[in-house]
Amino acid sequence: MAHIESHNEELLVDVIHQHEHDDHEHHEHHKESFISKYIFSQDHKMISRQFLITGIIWAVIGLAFSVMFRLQLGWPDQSFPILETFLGGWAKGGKLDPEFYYALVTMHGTIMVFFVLTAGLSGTFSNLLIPLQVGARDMASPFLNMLSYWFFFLSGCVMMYSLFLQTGPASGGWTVYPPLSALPEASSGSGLGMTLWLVSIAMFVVSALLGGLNYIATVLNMRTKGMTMMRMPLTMWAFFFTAIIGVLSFPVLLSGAILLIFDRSFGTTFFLSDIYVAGHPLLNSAGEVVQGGSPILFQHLFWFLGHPEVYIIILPAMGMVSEVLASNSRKPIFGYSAMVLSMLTILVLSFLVWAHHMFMSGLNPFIGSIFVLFTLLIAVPSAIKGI
Ligand SMILES: [Cu+2]
Repeated sequence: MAHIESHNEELLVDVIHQHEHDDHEHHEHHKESFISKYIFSQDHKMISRQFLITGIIWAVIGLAFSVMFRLQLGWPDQSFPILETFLGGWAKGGKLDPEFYYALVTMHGTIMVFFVLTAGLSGTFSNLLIPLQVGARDMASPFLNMLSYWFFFLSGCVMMYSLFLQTGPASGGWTVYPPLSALPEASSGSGLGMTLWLVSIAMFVVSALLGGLNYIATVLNMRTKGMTMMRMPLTMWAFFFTAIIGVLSFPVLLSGAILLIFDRSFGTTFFLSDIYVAGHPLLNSAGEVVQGGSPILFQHLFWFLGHPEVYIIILPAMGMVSEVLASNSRKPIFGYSAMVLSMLTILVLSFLVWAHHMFMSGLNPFIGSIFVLFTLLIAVPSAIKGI
């Protein structure tokens, strides 16, 4: 054990030296302009700060929304003039309009899950720590890394714009289930606000994929001399697995979002069959009963991302906690390979539990029981990580 530890220390010293060397070289050779240094930066540390600052801004907005709708929820009969100050026509007389209540809940969920917990946390920590901890000069592709931030930024701009629409932003919940999201006339938040939500999330997925591919390539190819995979800090394993989960699950959400855009704007019916409005089957513009596809299909596509998303959020935190605890108590990591193995198990199982979000959708009870089994099983590696 002593041998391994001393070797790791040498490794760390090497890594630090290499970085000092890089920084030194950097200053000597070229001076960067303000724009290339702070705005369109390709430096992983600066991009990490960009993700952090943008994430914090979104966190404040998401928090403000939750305060607003919880005020109304907590004291339903009271009126809050401050709500009218901020929201104008959406809270006449200081009481939230029911439609806008849903819109606030939807935006709160969307912002927190995607912009804060995914981009804000993973974007910030992966960008900052991956090159530092594997001893690489920067990411495998600093350019794609920059693009990843700017796609995130653009997706935020589109979502922000939807907040200022007269009909309000999307209001179908952060899961945007059809038919509420597929029929533009269903409610005011199903109109342009919903279209912008889908466009924004499509761009967000592009950002997540560019980032994730880059993290995977960096961990696999850019480790410093002597750092085998099994010598990597646990945080690196956590970020590596998180990136793999993201790259495998986000495209499925993208396909769901694009099919939904088709349903809304181009007359397709991927998610619109079997829908009855006030007892009558839904008709298309030609007056025929809408057939083909199923609203449940969207739930499958959504939760195939939605559940692994839980692990995209928790795995990096678990990796960092392991390491922070170990280094601050001056002890080597307890059960390193068990930790890596349980993270790998979580990765695999996280793709086999999505239907536990859909038990009330008329799912076949036998299929349901299989998802119950996998959901119980994933508690085992999660518990190992917890210990
Ligand atoms: Cu789940």
